[in-house]
Amino acid sequence: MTIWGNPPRAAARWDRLARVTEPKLTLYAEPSWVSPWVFHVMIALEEKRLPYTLEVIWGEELHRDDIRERAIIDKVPILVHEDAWITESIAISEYLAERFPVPDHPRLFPENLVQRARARQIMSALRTGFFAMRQERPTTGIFGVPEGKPMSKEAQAEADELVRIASALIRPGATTMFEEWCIADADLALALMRLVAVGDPVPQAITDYTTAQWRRPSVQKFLTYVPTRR
Ligand SMILES: N[C@@H](CCC(=O)N[C@@H](CS)C(=O)NCC(=O)O)C(=O)O
Repeated sequence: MTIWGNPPRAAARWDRLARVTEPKLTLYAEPSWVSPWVFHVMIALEEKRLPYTLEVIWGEELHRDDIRERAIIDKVPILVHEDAWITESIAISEYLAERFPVPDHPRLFPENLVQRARARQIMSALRTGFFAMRQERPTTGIFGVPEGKPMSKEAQAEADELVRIASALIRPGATTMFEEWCIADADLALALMRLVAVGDPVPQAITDYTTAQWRRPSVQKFLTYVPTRR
């Protein structure tokens, strides 16, 4: 019998097929839900609307020999796709973008090559710099109790630089860096939220951009895992 001949059986068959063809993805996260890198990968999976299983791993478990053998670098986030174990957040989002490309899946990186390079430039800068600001404005201030002690000169200079970069990229009233959302928006908004969450002075347009990013369903999904009491 063809699948058109019996609608309920046809639907069941498509359901079965969808289950078989659904990618087998697992995201390993850390248990305190303060990692900007786990945030990045969960946002990527959510924005791609990919189904995935979530596992929490930490301590000795993370450094097990079998994890090292598979992932090479034993840090979270880890994305497991079938037999592939991948760490490093940007490697993961780029893998997801290439493995689950447009038009069948939503876009993570801008189509325009200059914008794509700019997105990578921002993501790289946020991972390789701003150390004093990151230390004095930790993500626990976003996902836990905000502590707004005055920043050191060094951290303040980095915060000013971050706001300068954001102001150069975000037009007043815009809720995304470019015409369309991209994964660098998630990283930039998280970096800015370190300041916004504790009430550091930030231009209104940048605060509005940051809070608009925070309202995205992908970010709200991450927040559902953050403990409400620390
Ligand atoms: N550059 C990495 C950073 C990953 C990272 O530092 N993960 C931390 C948690 S935020 C970790 O796994 N730490 C555990 C350890 O090193 O033992 C990325 O972008 O994913």
